[in-house]
Amino acid sequence: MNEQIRSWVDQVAAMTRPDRILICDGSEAEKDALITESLASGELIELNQQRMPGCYLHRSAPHDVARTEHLTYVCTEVKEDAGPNNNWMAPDDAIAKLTPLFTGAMKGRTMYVVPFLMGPPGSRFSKIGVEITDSKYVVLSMRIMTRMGKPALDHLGDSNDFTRCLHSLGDLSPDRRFIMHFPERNAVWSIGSGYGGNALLGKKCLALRLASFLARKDGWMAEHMLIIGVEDPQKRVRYIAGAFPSACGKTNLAMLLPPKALPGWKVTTVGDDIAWLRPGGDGRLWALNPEFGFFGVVPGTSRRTNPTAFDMIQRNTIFTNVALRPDGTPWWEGHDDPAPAHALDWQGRPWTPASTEKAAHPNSRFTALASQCASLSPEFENPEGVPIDAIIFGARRQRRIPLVYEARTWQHGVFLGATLSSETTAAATGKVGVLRRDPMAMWPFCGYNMGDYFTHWLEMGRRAARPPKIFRVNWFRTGESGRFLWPGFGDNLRVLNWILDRCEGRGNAVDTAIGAVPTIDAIDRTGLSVSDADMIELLKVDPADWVEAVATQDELFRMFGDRMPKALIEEHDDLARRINAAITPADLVGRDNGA
Ligand code: O2Y
Ligand code: MN
Repeated sequence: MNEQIRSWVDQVAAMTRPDRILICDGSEAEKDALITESLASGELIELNQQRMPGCYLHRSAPHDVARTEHLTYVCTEVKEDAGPNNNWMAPDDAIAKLTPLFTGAMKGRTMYVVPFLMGPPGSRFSKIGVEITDSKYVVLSMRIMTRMGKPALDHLGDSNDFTRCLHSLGDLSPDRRFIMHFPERNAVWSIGSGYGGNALLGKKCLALRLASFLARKDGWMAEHMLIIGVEDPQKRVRYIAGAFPSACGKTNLAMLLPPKALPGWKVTTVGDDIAWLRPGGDGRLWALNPEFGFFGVVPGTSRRTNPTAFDMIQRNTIFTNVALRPDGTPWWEGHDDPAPAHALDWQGRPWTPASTEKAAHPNSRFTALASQCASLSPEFENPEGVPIDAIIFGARRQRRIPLVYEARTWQHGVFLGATLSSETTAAATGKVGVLRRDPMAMWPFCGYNMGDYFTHWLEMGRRAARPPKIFRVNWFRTGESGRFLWPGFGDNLRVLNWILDRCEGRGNAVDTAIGAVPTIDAIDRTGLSVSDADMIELLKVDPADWVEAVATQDELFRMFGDRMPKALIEEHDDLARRINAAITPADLVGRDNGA
């Protein structure tokens, strides 16, 4: 055992006082023992093993069902380094606040020591973490989401270069819940939650918040992005990275099945949530997925919406907070099967279709190995990652934002990312359906001042001689009656194909105030019943409708004071000028410009 890990484990044990310490090796035998113990303690419920072998249900505490951003802190020595995008506490104050909560927290419990590797084994870009936790569910989930145990220890050798991730369930009370990040000390302390990103510390805490901080220092990028390969009928594969705010369909897009009307096309999955990008010697940006599994939203996942994910979760999957049918199989809203006459809801209470509450929690999740994903890219384990042709920024917007448009330059693309905003969903606590600014989909995950983060993005574009082209997409635009104008799902490939055409100097577009928008026939609609009128609506850029958007972008940028890069302020001013030039007085008569 690595001496540095051993001495840290001793320190933590002296504080948390567990009854037992288990150093996890990630083996099958260890997994089986943890499952047996979890079934006995009720932390897991066995699902129907004939129908769904290796599948289990976990019910989290009812008040512990989503990431809790108001309890998540970035603890830098200087407050401004965390920025207005993060809650901040001085590192020593945070340690002083959490030490009493961790003291004796593991009495009567086992302390698990979980070494894990983020990124492919043997990759010079991979990072090591060690999570100490008192939750068996966390260990079993980390075994799916990361390369856990031996590959991590082999990669680490006797080095001290690992992230110290300390986690305890505590008493699961939101009043004593904190997720504290210490970027300058390469550490995370999390207590009071056993749920997802609050507790599986390799994911949002290490691979995004701490990694983004490290990435700025070391000249790379840690982004909230999916990575896909798009293979054309000639078998040429090009790669797209896409940033979308939480629960905007990244997993579905990452596993896209092409429509029948586009024979010979194929999408392969490199990642569905996190991308680490670096400039390669060829001047391009190369991306890898540091994760080993998928922690996807369950409601809405079906053979119709995402057959690849649906098949993937029929075995060796941990379900969290879904409903349980009498035959021992899980069910959720949006499942292909109709609602069962009787079930237990996500809290284990009797449920019938007449119940007023949902059977599955809207943020219920599956945790499944990437290796079970039929569309997994053959490059998934490539230690160098894949070269990115295009970056897309997407969000959930019913109005104003066209189906797709292209940035004029890298700098303009950074502006498109910086001004991303989305209608909220259930992935984090808070109101659903309100418009929230989410630059680069990183607002909850950027581990430092976002003004500096924008500067870093601009710098990365300068460093890469052949940076990807940048696009904005919006599959969620609605018509007058609230009907989605674009079918979404597999047909999104049609939009991706226009994007890839544009990357090669093809694909028709018109220049508008906001960027280059496809001409009405530029996106292939073969076999698709989207009318010309809907297409016009989908691609419409209404300058009058953009006036207020431009004003609110200004509010966001002002938050960052002198940390805000001038280049993006210039982009903003340029947009304002272009919008004003495009507007006619008649456009503004009797308009409601609500955001
Ligand atoms: O991590 C959680 O607790 C739920 S939210 C989530 C889960 C998987 C991937 N992304 C997210 C997110 O909020 O972006
Ligand atoms: Mn995410």
